[in-house]
Amino acid sequence: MMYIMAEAFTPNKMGAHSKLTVEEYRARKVALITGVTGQDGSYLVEFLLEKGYEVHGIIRRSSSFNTGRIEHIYRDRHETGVKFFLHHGDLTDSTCLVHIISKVQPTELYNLAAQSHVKVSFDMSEYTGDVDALGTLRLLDAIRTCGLTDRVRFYQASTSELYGKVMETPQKETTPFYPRSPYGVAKLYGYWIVRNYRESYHMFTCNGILFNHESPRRGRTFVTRKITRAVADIHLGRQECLYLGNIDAKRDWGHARDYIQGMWLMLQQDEPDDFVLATGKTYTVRSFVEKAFQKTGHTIVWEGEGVNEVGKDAETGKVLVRIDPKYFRPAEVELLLGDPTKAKTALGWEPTVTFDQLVDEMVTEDIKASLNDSKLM
Ligand code: NDP
Ligand code: GDR
Repeated sequence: MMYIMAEAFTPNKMGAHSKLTVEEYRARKVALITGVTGQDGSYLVEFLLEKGYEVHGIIRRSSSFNTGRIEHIYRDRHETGVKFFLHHGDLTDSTCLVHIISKVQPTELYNLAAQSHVKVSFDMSEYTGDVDALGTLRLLDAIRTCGLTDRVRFYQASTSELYGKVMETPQKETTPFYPRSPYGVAKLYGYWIVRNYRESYHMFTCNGILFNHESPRRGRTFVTRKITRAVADIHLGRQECLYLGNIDAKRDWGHARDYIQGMWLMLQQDEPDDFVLATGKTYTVRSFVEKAFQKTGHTIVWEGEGVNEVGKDAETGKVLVRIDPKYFRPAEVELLLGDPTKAKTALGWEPTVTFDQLVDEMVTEDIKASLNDSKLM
């Protein structure tokens, strides 16, 4: 495990690029990413470096390693040709956000940082509001404080959780919002403050309303990765049974690698706008479980009802899945199904990874990870 040290603050370089025209400033291609250590952040760094950007990321101070997803990209800044830099910061701390933005002078800012777990948001509602709602405001105001409103393009990680209770399907940009969790409500503030700053200060700000997207780098407490890691561990004899909550919830699951391309495309348009990114297909958690176990040769049959329902191996009768009410949420989002037509038409964006391919890749990678007993993520 390598220890990654963030850049120390150097004297404030506010205005270092103030003599450049907007075109000259933007031609520099400098991206700043909050949430760089997360699933999406790690894919976005790879993508932007490939496109020739200088990339800066904000990481939180942590007593344990939180850089597992970006270690393979990071190089010591003393080496030649390094284009990826890290800065310590936090969305709850305006001062550091102003310092970092003034120092980096980004042309594009991707706000991916969040307390992103819906269930946890019920336990940490105030903190979730502070980071996900006010953190977005702090970033936008930091751009204004640095005098960069006409120079920085801003991407906001909005979410299908804004739709919450089903008002219309498939859900699109015009579907009314009805969030069902402190996370969803905090993100609703984020969504509207992004639009408000676009209208009030003519900032180039975009909301990507992204439906669930997964990958082998997904955090292990989200349901897809929890399932694929358990399937791998059960396959290798390291775990007996998988415990889940509401297995009848439906989600529109895509691959994170596809979705970060959509984020970038939003910031390359002539005008700022808001876009849904989704696959247009929905599956239950139950089907995800069945599909994942199939990959290791188990057919799941379901028996019983409610919290007593179990998923058994059809051949051996062994119980592989049980329900634990601990994982139910005080209010649930039952059905998400997105309509990505606007993104397809205006951005030329389309998802490329099918549900089957996604499950396949995640199970395959988790078998490898389980064999290595990787504790990185
Ligand atoms: P992750 O949970 O994997 O990553 C979240 C990132 O935010 C991590 O880098 C985390 O740092 C960082 N972070 C958390 N709190 C703070 C804070 N107070 N200050 C600074 N950084 C912080 O999320 P994803 O990559 O999956 O998602 C990216 C964004 O997209 C999030 O905003 C999420 O809400 C949103 N979203 C995600 C979807 C999905 O399906 N993945 C769908 C729609 C929206 P650390 O590593 O230290 O914890
Ligand atoms: P979600 O993702 O809440 O949609 O938010 P998650 O994977 O946590 O839950 C999806 C569905 O699965 C049900 N579920 C379980 N969920 C978890 N985490 N653990 C379980 O054991 C379990 N059992 C059943 C849930 O009730 C839910 O219905 C994700 C996050 O990435 C957000 O940040 C993002 O905004 C949305 O996707 C779009």
